Amino acid sequence: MTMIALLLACAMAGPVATEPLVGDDAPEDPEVTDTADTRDTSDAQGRAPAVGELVITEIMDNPDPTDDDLGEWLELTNVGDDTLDLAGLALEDLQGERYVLQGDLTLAPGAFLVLAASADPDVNGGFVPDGVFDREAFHLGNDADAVLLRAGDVLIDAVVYDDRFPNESGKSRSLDRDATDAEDNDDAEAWCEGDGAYGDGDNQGTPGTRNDACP
Ligand SMILES: [Ca+2]
Ligand SMILES: [Ca+2]
Ligand SMILES: [Ca+2]
Ligand SMILES: [Ca+2]
Repeated sequence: MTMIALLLACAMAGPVATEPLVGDDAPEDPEVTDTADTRDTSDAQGRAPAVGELVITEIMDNPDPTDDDLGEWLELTNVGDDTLDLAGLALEDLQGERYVLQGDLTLAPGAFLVLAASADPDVNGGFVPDGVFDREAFHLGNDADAVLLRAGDVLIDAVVYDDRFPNESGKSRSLDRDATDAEDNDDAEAWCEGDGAYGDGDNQGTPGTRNDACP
């Protein structure tokens, strides 16, 4: 009788003693992790670009033999210190063309962004751009045209090109690597022909990588 009474007492005491301790230690952790996650997400989204923080560094207005309506592209460089959010950025020219970038596009400091008439490497000259523009709304004239980057009412950068700029079919207009600046790129003499095949090898330029020094 005495042994049975002891065993019963032990079996009942075990669970009653341990459960409350586990419950008391738990509550504080979830609040700490929630706060950290929220901060990380907002940093990754970036902010809107300010004047001169995005620079137009390369323009393929006249691909050849790739069709213009499939093979045109342009390259932007983030020359600022912060990740930039390009949602809502508009591409414009001086003849009323305007295309607003679609979807989520962010650009880290020092990184390049290529926007192309087609995202399909089978038809655009064999490369994968970061985004596209609708050529019905915006296209790159082969002799003279302009590229304006506008965030709301703010003009971030512009390049107005004509026959003073390098202009050979099948080669990009490439800004000298030491002139990557929103004012320096206004000068035709800061540009040269893209040199070096990309994609399927039919056209020359450096979409998405740093430009060469001009001769
Ligand atoms: Ca063109
Ligand atoms: Ca145009
Ligand atoms: Ca400029
Ligand atoms: Ca380039």
